[in-house]
Amino acid sequence: MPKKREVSEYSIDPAAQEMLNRADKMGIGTAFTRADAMPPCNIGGAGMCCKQCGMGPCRLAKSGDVGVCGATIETVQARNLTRAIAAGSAAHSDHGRDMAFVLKAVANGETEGYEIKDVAKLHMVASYYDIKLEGRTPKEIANELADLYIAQFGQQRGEAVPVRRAPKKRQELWRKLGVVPRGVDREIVEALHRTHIGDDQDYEHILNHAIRTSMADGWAGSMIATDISDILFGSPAPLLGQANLGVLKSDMVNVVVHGHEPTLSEMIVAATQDPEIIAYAKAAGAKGVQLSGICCTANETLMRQGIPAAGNFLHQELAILTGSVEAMVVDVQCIMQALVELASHFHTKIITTSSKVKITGATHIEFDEQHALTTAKDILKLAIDNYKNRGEVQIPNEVSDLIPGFSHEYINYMLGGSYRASFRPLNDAIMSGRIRGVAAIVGCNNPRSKQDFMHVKVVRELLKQDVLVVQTGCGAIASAKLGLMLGEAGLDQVGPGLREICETIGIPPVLHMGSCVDNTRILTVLTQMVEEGGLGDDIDQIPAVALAPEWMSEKALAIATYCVASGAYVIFGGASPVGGMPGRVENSDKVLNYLSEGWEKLYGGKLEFIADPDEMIRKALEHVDKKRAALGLPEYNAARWGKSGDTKMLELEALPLAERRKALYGVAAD
Ligand code: XCC
Repeated sequence: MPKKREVSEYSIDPAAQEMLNRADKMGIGTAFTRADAMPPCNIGGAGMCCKQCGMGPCRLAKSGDVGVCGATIETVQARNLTRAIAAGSAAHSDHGRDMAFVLKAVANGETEGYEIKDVAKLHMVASYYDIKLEGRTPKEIANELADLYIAQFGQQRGEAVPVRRAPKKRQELWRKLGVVPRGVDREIVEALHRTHIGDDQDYEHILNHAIRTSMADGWAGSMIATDISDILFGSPAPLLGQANLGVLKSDMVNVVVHGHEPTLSEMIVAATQDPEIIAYAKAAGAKGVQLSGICCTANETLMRQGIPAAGNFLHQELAILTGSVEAMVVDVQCIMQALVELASHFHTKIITTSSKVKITGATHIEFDEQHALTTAKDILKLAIDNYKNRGEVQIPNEVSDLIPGFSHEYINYMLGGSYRASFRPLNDAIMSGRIRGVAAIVGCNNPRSKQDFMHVKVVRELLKQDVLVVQTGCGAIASAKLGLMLGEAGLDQVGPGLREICETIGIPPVLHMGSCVDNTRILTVLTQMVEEGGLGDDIDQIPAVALAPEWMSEKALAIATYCVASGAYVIFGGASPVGGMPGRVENSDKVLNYLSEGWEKLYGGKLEFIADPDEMIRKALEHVDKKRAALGLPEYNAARWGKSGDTKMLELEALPLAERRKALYGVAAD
C-alpha cells in the first residue's frame, strides 16, 4: 500500500493545509492524495522507457539492455527529454503565436476591447528589428511587427530575429555550434522527426537539437509572447497586490481565471468594471464580482492590474474547495482535468475558453478576439447567475501583500530614473560584493514535494547570503503568499549588503518579474548586465544562477534548456526525468552527466537535478563565488556591509541625542 502523508507534509501554506483538511473531511481527493496513491514508475521516471513505436514499450532496466530496435539507454533518454522540451517549447510558443495574431488583429481594427497600451514598448521592440517608426501610427508599426513575428513561427531558413537581442559573443557561439533556431515550428517539428523510431540515434546529437528547440522558445516564441503582452496590456511596473486564498470574498461573486494567456483574462478584468456587470451582480445579492487568478494568468493580471492571486499551481483545487468560487475560467496549460470532478461537489462551474482546450464535463464558451468583451461579459453573467447556488463556504483567512511588476524596463528605470536609467548600479553592487550574485528562482509546484517548501527555503537562504532574487511563475506566487515580496517588510531577512542596495533603490529583495513566458525578461536583464560592462562579455560570466526547486511541467524543461544555452547554471529540485539508475544500470547516467559537464563545456551553462535544498543552496553559492573569482571581483564578505542604509539610520534616530551623536561622531557632546 502506498503511504499517505499527513496534511502538514503536503504544504507549508496554512491556507492550503486548511483546505486539505476540509477535503479530507469531505472525502474528496486532490493532487496530493493522488500523488500518494500513484508512486511513479521507476523505469519511466529514470527516462529508460521507450514508447516511440509499436514494437515496445521497451523498458531498459538492466545493464546492456537495448530496445527491440537496438536503441540504447542514452538514445532513449535523449529522445524522451527532447520530446518533453519540444512540447514545452510548443506550449510557450503557441501562446506567442496567438499573441502575434491578436496584435495583427488589433493593428487592423478587428478586435473588440483591445488597444495598444504601451506605445513606448512598441517603438522599442520595433527598433530592435529596424522597423521604421517616423511618420507612422502605432497601428502601422504594430502591423509590420505582427507580420514579422508571425513569420518567425513558419520561417524555414535563416535565424529567428529575436536572437539578435542576445549578447554578441553568445550569438557567435550559437552560430558556431549550429543551434540558432531557424523558425519556431521548424525546430519543434524536427525535434519530433529526429526522435521518431529509426532516426537520430546519437545522444549528443539529439540533445544538440534539444538546445536549438528550446532556443526557439526562449529567444523566439516566449520572447514574442512577452513583448506583445506588454505592447497590448502595458509593461508591468510596481503596484500593490495580494496573494493567497484569503482574496476570495464571502459576499461577492468569485471568478477565478486560471491558465496562461492574458488575452481573455485582461478582458474579464475590463468586464468586471462594467457598470452593467456590477449592477447585475448586485441584483443577484452580491456586493460585486471579485476576480482573482491562479498560475500564470494570476501573474499576468496581478503585475499589470493588481488583480489578486488566489494561488499557484497546487491552489487550483484548493480554491474550489472553499466552496466560494462561482466560476473558474481556464484557457491553456497547467489546468488539471480533476477540476471538473472536484467542482461537482460544489456549485463551481469550470469554463473552458480556448479553441485548443476542452475538458469533458466542463462548460465551453469559446473566446475570440473579435468578440472579446462580449464573451467576457457573458462568462461573468453565467458566474453571477450561479451565485445563488452556493453552499457552505470556508475561506482561509490567509492573505499577504506584495509588490509585483518588475519588468526589465522598470528595473532599468528604477536603477537610475528617467534621468539616467541604467544597469550600472546593479553591476556596481555586484562588483563591490554588496550583492553577491543574482538568482532566478522560478517554476512550478509539484505535489510529490511539500508545496512551496523548497521555493521558500531556497529564497530565504539566498537572501541571507546577499543574493538578489528574481522570480516568475508559481515560484513567484509561493514567495508572495509567504510575504517575501514586500519592500521594508522583508529586509530584516536579508544580508547586510543586499539590504543596503534595496534600501537605496527602494525595492524588495525579491523581484516578481512575471509569468513563465516572462523568463525571457530575465534573459534580457542578463544581456543588459553584460552590455553595461564590468561583469564579463557574456552571460555565462555573470555571478548568476537559476533554480526551479519544485518543477513539474515540460515547459520548465524547455526554460531550463534555453537558460543553459544562454550560459546559466540551472538547478532543478526533485527527480531528473533522465536520472537513470546510476550504480545499478551501466551507462544510465551518461545523459544526466552530459546535461551537466557536456553542456557546460559547450555553453558555459549546465543543468543539474538536486533533491536536497541545502545542497542546492550550497551549489548555487559555490557557482556564484566561482564566477566572482573568475571575473577578479573581491571575495564576498558580509562583514564589510550593513553600516549604511535606512535600517541603521532609523535605529540611530531612535536614540537620545547624546547617544546618537556618540554613535555617529564618537563624541557625546560639543
Ligand atoms: Fe504551470 Fe505557468 Fe509551472 Fe506554474 S510555473 S505550474 S508551468 S503555471 Ni511556470
